[in-house]
Amino acid sequence: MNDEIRIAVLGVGKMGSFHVESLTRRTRGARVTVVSDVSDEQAHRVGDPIGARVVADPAEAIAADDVDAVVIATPGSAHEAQVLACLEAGKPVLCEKPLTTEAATAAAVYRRETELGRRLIQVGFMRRFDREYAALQQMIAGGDLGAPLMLHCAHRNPAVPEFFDSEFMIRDSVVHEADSARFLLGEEIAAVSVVRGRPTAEAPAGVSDPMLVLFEAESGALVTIEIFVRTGIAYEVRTEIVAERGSALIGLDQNVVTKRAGGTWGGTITPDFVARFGQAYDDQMQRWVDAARAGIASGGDAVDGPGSWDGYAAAAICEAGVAAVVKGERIETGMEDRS
Ligand code: ISE
Repeated sequence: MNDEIRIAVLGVGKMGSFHVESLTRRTRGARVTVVSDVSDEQAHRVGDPIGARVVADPAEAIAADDVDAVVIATPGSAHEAQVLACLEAGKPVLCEKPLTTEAATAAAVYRRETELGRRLIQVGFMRRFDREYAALQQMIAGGDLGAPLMLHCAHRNPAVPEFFDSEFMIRDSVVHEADSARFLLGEEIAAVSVVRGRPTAEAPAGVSDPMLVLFEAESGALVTIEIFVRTGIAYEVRTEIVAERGSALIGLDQNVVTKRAGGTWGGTITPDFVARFGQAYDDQMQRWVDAARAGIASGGDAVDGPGSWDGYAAAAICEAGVAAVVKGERIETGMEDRS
């Protein structure tokens, strides 16, 4: 192996090209050697300036001799086949969420990795690398606040494409709350309910935006989530824990508060998730690269962060969430036993 590990990035749209830039400019110990995208033009636009080869077929990119590890940022429907190909090739992979689009296929991926006896899959739940989330998780796990009773989450996007319907809001946006809730509470989610409220005038016909989602954790702790993806304002992600001996809040965006002549005060608002979670994405990448390098060198595990079980758990929660939206009922996640 060269000094730097050689990475293939599959899918170089918004997220994939951000990862290419992060790997090229801000990450030590890795180099992008191959890019792949359904659009040849986009692949060249991203790959040519950094001297990466463009390989149209993702399977060929995964198998290539000049690829040691893989970043997957293709649409979710392509993930299952690509992640399984990485496992069979014995190559570490950082896969953007979702791990796969159904709970059953995600469970099968987890089981295959377990059979192979080596953890190679990391799932891109980047919030775990955000300093505020990490600090909150440590505070809760440290026990000072006492037992967690409720988590209140607000997840607001300024705008989304037209195709973002109520079910997609669960799969693409609430999925982060599914992972964050498990990460912060340190337990699994047992059931999901969704209340569809009055939609904003910006929502297409039939789409419930915003919605209120309720997770019931195994301990009985509750998680409320306001999911609102067409606020027209800013990217806002806030989480408050309410515990037996106190509460704590993250995501206030209060970096710089300015006071101006004319009697007004204010600060900047975060326009999108790359701006809000830029530090988390970069730290996630550096820690994954370090873990992948170590795993390649030792032939052992190559993960430092959420893995295939976390990908499965999020898929099970989202599947229950989608059923809750469609049926208007409380749905149990019915998660498999981990062993
Ligand atoms: C997007 O895919 C993300 O991952 C963002 O974090 C989330 O806020 C957004 O709603 C999703 O569409």
